[in-house]
Amino acid sequence: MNITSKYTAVGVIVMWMSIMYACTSTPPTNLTEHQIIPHPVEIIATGGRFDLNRQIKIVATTKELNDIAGFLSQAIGVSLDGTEQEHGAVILAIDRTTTPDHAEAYILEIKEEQIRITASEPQGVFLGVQSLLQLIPYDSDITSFIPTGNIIDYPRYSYRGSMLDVSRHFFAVEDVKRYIDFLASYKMNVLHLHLTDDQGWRIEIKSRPKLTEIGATSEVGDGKGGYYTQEQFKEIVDYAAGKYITIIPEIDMPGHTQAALASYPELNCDGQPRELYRGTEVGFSTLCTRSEVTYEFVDEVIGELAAITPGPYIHIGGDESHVTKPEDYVYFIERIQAIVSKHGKTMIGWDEVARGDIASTSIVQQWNSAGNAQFAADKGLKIIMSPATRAYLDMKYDSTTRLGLAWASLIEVDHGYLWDPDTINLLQEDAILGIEAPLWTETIESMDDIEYMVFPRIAGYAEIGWSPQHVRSWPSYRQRLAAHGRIFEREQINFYRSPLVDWVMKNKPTALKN
Ligand code: TNX
Repeated sequence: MNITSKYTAVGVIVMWMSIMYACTSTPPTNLTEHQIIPHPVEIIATGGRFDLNRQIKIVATTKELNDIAGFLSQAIGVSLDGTEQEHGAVILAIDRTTTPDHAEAYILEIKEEQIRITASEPQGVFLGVQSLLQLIPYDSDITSFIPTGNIIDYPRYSYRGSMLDVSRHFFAVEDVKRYIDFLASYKMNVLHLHLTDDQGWRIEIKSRPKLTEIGATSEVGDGKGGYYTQEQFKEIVDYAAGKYITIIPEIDMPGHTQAALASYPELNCDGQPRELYRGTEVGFSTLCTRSEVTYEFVDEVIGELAAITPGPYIHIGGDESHVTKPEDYVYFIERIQAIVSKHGKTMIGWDEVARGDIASTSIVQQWNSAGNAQFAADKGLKIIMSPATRAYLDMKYDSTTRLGLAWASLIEVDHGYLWDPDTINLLQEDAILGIEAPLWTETIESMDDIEYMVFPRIAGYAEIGWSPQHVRSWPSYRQRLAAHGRIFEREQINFYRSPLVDWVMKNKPTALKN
């Protein structure tokens, strides 16, 4: 080798080493490689970085954003007394001229010096804050910046929710609040509470004290049950409102009513009280549908419930009334609809209610029968999609899952994610109001159990409800979800470590509390 080629070789090595050094010391700054769930509508990366290793201050530009600023400052532990001119400011602003015309839309602009979240309503700013929180790295030893760029975002469906069954097993107010936090962090906006069923009545009705004196004392197994006082229910409603979540209370009728039938004998056609029920069978109970006593009862219950429910909806159940004659069932649903509407609310029912002659303003929740949903949609009713084969959070992940049921399907993370509410039943696009993932709790007894069934699938349902179909894909979702392992770990969420996902965690997956 002559002297020139030796120097050339050294030069090549030096060059190669400096490229390697540049690659390892300069982490990527591409906002499109984010981990946001649900995936935003549009992302434009600008290639720079907002450094987190400096004094960051949050600025609410109008009073109506003070609470959201407070929430963000608490979440990331920074102060609130910044000005719009300052470097390192995170600015929250309302601007009704530049943002998409939608209460839930927001624009998140990340520049080298500042971050700005703009929306036409505070709700949009709150949702933008959720995206920002997911962009902040939790392992500051790995990265300490956010890539710069712009996110323009708004939801596909207006209704994005989950249901919690507090009847089969009762859950305390604090558990419900934690559940609300989960939903808010994934931009969901509805919590449907299944308040009554055969196994227990869970809401105080002042004109009918026996519902809670008797009907609230049982649950599946040998637990002691429980109920929410009206004050506690209002506390849940207010807490949810602070996170832009609407509570939808459900009183399931005319079936699934054993707890009420045990409390008030006159609700039975034979006038005899029923025994409290602690099993898991369905479809054996019914209110007496041809008795006026029943309608006086329902009127009082719905009246009291409507008075403490600021949201527009009351859910009346209507599922699996196997011992109610079909003609009695239809008669009952039509009468109940009139009562709900008299109290100023819109009725939602499980898909069986479509068999009645119900108003086009009522809403049908499809869980089982696509035919019922199609029938309702043809009459112009809106549909909430909760197909049990895809969206039931109480279905087991695989045959080894200890908790849950398997009657509809096994629902691994990909099976729960890979469907489109618009096309799964061939319903026309504008028929679908949104999506809801219900958690029935026959086998679920604790917050740990809840978390295990809900996480990670809830993130997928949130994405199905929010993100346009064309930005969704399993490879992208799988990769973003992996990074949420670290969030679940930090929040001490007992999640299912699906083998389909390469979880990013500080501590390697430990024993599962399955
Ligand atoms: C069916 S879904 C039910 C519930 C059960 C659930 C268990 C629906 C409207 N009715 O009563 O808890 O299956 O997966």
